[in-house]
Amino acid sequence: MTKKTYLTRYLVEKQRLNGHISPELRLLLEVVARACKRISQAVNKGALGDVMGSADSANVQGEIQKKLDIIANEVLIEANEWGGHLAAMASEEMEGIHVVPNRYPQGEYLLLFDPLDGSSNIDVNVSIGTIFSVLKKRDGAAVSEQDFLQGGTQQVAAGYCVYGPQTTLVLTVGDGVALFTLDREQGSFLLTQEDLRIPEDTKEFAVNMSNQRHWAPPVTRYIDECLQGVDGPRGKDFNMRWVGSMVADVHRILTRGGVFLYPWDKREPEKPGKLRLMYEANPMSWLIEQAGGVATDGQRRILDIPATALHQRVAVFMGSKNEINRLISYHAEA
Ligand code: AHM
Ligand code: MG
Repeated sequence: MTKKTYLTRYLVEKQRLNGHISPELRLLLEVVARACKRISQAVNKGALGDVMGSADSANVQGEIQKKLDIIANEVLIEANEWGGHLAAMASEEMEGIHVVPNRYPQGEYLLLFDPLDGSSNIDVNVSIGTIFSVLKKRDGAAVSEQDFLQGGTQQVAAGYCVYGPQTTLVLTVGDGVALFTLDREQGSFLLTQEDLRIPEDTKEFAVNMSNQRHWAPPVTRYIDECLQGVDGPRGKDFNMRWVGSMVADVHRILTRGGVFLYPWDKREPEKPGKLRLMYEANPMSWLIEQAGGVATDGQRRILDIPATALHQRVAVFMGSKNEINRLISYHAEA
């Protein structure tokens, strides 16, 4: 009989065999996975639960919150605050940080998340997800927002869960990328793929083409050349896919290659991009790099961008190595 590896065993082995993770980090990741299972259940209920549509509130980015944005945020906080492994949490849905209340022990880790990524897809029954990143608190004084402002290379774990035809958890602790599929009968995540690798070349790109006229010249040039197909400078036909949930678009790229672009847009020149560095771009960039891909804002490796604010935005280009390097060279030539 082939051995089945559930997430718990995978993490215990990571802790025991190569000391790659601490017992507290193992517990933290198990709790995040458990919260994702609960979010998955809420997502699956759809109209049968009170989870569809908008709430009467906006988040710190001024976006109208969906009911599921709020539910997912609460599930992650409630699951994580009492275990003793965390000092504080930060989320797309909260302006400031959530410090673990002092009725619970405080741990040394910091958890950041986008509780429900791709919110616009909830009501139309298209894949959405949760993205998370784990940092370690700096030693010393009481935890503050400043503790969260660490670069992406400081992450100790990162991952996402996609709520799609399957519920899939994708995780890195810095030694490759592992993929787990939720076994609904067992209620556990089963390891279904290890050491994911992104092909270096691709013929597929993901970008919101309706924004094309607002992009900077290097991005316009790259996409124009892809669109010219076999008769153009690239000499091959490209395919386009755009789910509109970063989790789903990046998941496709981790699975079969491709590039994901969310560029700067001249309508909002002061914003570097739409996506958020700390809980969207950084965790996804680490996963992409761990799978052999490249993640950049055009000029800088995303993981090297200094963190200056919790809800900092960034332009994002990530995926197959040779394509993203081409895009970097177009930025350098511009
Ligand atoms: P969200 O975190 O509020 O859901 O917003 C982020 C999402 C990404 O998942 C996705 O790539 C992008 O916004 C979609 O943007 P667009 O509306 O341009 O398709
Ligand atoms: Mg998001």
